[in-house]
Amino acid sequence: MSQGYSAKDIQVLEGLAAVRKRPGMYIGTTDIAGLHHLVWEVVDNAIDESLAGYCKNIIVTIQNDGGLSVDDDGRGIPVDVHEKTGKSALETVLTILHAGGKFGGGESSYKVSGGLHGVGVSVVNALSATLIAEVRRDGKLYRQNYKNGGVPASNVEEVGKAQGTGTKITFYPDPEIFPNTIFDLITIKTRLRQHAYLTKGVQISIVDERTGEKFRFYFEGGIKSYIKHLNRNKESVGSIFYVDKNAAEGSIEIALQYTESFQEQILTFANNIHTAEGGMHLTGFRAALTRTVNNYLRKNSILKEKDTNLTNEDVREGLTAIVSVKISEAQFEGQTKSKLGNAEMRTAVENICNEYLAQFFEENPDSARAVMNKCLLAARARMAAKAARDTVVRKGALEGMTLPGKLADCSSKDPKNTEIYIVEGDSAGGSAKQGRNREFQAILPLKGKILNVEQARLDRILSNEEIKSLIIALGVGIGETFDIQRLRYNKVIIMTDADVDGAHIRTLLLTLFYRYLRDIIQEGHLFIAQPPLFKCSFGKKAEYAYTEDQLRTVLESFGLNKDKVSIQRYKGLGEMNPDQLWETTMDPEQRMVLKVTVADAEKADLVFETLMGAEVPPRKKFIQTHAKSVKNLDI
Ligand code: 0RA
Repeated sequence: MSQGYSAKDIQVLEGLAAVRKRPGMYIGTTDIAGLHHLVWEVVDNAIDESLAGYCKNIIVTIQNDGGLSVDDDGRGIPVDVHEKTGKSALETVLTILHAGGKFGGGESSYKVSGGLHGVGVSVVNALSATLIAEVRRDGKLYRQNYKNGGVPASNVEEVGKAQGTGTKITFYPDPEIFPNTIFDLITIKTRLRQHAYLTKGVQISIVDERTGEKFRFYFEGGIKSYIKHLNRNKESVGSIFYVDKNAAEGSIEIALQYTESFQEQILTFANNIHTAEGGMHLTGFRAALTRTVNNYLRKNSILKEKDTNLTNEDVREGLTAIVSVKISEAQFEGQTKSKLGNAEMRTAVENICNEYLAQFFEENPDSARAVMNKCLLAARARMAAKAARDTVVRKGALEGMTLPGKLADCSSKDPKNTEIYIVEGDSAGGSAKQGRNREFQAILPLKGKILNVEQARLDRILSNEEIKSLIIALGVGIGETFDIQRLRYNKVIIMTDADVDGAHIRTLLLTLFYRYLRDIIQEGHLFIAQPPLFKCSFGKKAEYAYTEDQLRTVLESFGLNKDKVSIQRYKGLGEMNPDQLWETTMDPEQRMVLKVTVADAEKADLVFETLMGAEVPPRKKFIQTHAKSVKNLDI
């Protein structure tokens, strides 16, 4: 240090020592996540320089020797010594907590700070065994080294010539603080790719010297490219809307495109930080989207005066959108500090989106038409679902209706000890009817094929005759007239085949119960039957196995090799004769049934959404991978 040891220097060291004493306060943890926080902190500084419009290239190098460097071609952190502090801006930034870009005062093009924690690069210095800062400015290369957690090992020295301008920070995390100092390429790649999308025009390169791998991220279209990436496996509806504006409140960038899927994916960011909890920018965006779609529909007389407006939900189906704002004083709120609190961003985003999205629809009538049709379809589905619910719910619609003809009811009328089996398919239904104990067991066969409509929506399911039969048989009604007291059976048991269709129908039924008859689950009345997968016979001995593991155990217990034993694999319930079905699956003394919990059904409900998605390949894959796990209800 040039001016000797001053009180200020002691203060500085105390600041950095505090970071070393409680690293968690500054970077959250000292595990692998904390280690990468150091990287983000340094990268964020370079990104800030990009956001300010001065930096086009950032090169991140994971070095062979345990260090990591971030090299940018920004203006270069100033190195001249400040008269009052006796220190260069460089040393200030690297040794004073929260100094960041706030030094220099006055006109500051260094407004937007990307760092979520905003703790500054001095924290990285404090937690590094060694840090080397290099600056290229005025044709010269300057360097300053630090050791042992931010102690300057030299003054800022001019060490050579340089072309262009820029800053390179190389740091070696202190192994005394970080139990693991190994950087993870995937983590770094993922984060930097996102930065590249969010910072239009910046090129971020990654070099992993440990393996020789190199990557380069550059997205000319910014978040427009991000939308393209997110929708790469989806069928798009209309082209991409994109706007990038500087408002008084900050810069606002929005991109969106609809897809044929039913899912909505909206990602929001503030200063390149993912605002997972949403916030003001998201609220403004949603309001504008709904309003703009409705305006368009009315202006073009697609919605008539008597029609009601589309809802937020209607305009969300199949939407992929990114809202990215950059502001000088971001306020992060919420549980995980990932909710943007700046109230002015609501109207700012709303206004920009209103204006430019309306313009987009005017200028791209084909896209507008496709989007409008998509939203109208969603609205129609919503109204149909409601109408279907209302029909079923309408007072008397179910009441007084005679029990469905296909229900083989039990003779006992005491709901405390009766059971109803909901069985897939007429043939299994036949076996179950013959095999049951008719005193207390009722059987309701449901036609699998009818239920197994591809992409069945719940509105259609509710108006389905089979489902209506089920609801009438249960006796509880649905919707407003639902009354658990009127449940006609103590146990409601779903019995489906152990195959893909069976899994699908079970999911659908669980979803129905979860959404409309939840009390039946909550009060512990819903069960899933467990038919065996195998029957093993040897002479007069016969045993059933419910899993592959059990099959092995059974075979071992016979003490024989396989070819003397006959193994019958049940593919469907219909393959069992009535006696077998009774013995294995229905006899309360011997059977196994799984009680469904609300959590199980909730899972099924989520699965149901996946199953109903427009994308066929993922659906197929999902069913294939999950169909096997009948035993543990892990659908
Ligand atoms: C403020 C002022 C100036 C440069 C920077 C910040 C700056 C900071 C970092 C951190 C990493 N890379 C950076 N690049 C630049 C200089 C302003 C001027 O030259 O007039």
